[in-house]
Amino acid sequence: MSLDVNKIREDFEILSESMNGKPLVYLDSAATALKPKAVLEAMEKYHTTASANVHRGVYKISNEATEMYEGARTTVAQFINATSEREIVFTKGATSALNLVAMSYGLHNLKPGDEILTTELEHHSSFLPWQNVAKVTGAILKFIPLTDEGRVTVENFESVLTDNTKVVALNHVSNVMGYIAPIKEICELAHQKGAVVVVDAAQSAPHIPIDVQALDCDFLALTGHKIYGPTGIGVLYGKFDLLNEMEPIEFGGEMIDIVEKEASTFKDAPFRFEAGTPPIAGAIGLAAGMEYLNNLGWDRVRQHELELRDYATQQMSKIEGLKIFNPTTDTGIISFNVDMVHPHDMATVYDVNGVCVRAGHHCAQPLMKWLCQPATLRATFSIYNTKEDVDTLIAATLEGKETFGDVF
Ligand code: C6P
Repeated sequence: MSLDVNKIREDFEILSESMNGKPLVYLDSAATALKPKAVLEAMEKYHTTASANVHRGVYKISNEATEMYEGARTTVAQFINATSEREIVFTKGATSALNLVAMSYGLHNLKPGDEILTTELEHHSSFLPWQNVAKVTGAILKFIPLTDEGRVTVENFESVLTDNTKVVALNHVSNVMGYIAPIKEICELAHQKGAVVVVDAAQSAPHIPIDVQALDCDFLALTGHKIYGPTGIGVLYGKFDLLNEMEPIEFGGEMIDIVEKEASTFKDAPFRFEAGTPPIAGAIGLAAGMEYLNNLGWDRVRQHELELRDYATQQMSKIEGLKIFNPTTDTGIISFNVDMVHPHDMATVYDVNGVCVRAGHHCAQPLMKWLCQPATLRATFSIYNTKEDVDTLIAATLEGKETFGDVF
């Protein structure tokens, strides 16, 4: 059975809005996903029935808030098949999760000559923290060569893996190319050399089921607002023994064991990494987003998004001068440009037609350099999109091409 998209669309109130007088066509879920009613209701429930701080109060609604917050941790652990809730750290987003690993694990464990393997496909949030670790520690940043298509392969990974490799940092799905990296095989090979693997799952978690035990990755980051949850919440998964050995990078309330004037001790993971009042409503909203997605059924979600990908790539290939940079994308992410038209010019035409797509470098400048493009357009297809959305995109593309394409 396929997804009941009409029913899904009713859960996203914003889809009945218009933009510039045109029905809203939202093709920018890779930037942030829209939020279903279930997420808004879960957050409202917390704010209206148990709006207290967690882990602190000894009164009823504080206990209820703690139960909701820790319940959200359980939902996240199940969503990615972690062995326990103790492996789930709530953060502000994927960016802060990835920075946490680099600043805590990276800065304390790497030394001059150690090697960090990464790729030119990375979002800046997966790349810059390790560039900084390399600068501070004297470790060497090396790039896994990409295939002509722009993919990471096991063979290319093996070609740069050495006895000095200590960290491998790469995305599960590229936010520009939409390719799925062979994480499981990479983890297996990296572990043979004693290296840890840090996976940026910001773009995979909303679209393919994640099983951290099957992947056997050491760390994995995701961000709530792309999984139909709110902004300001993310997750760092880490194998417990690794996490629990790591130093906190933020210090403050609730992460401590004993504080004395001379020195202090800290709680076990994950709490040692959650200083201060945590994003309680955010965690509850994220859990609701994950439950919403689970209830749709992963096979159906995947089938729907791939059908839209196929339809969109077919229709786009008919437009002369339109170049798709990732025609074999594994997900609903399509990056493209139209000959002689700057992506920002094209984006203005989409805007007046009610179509939301992203134009720019997508926080992936090394990849733009690899593609020899200053910027691209990117359309992303998700659970609430339809073939009619693709048709509107195509019509607006033709209009943009006509408006800007013949000025040369
Ligand atoms: N990519 C995009 O339009 P935050 O901002 O912390 O929620 O997520 C950062 C991030 C990390 N990794 C990948 C692969 C990502 O795609 C993103 C966010 C958005 O592609 C906004 S730049």
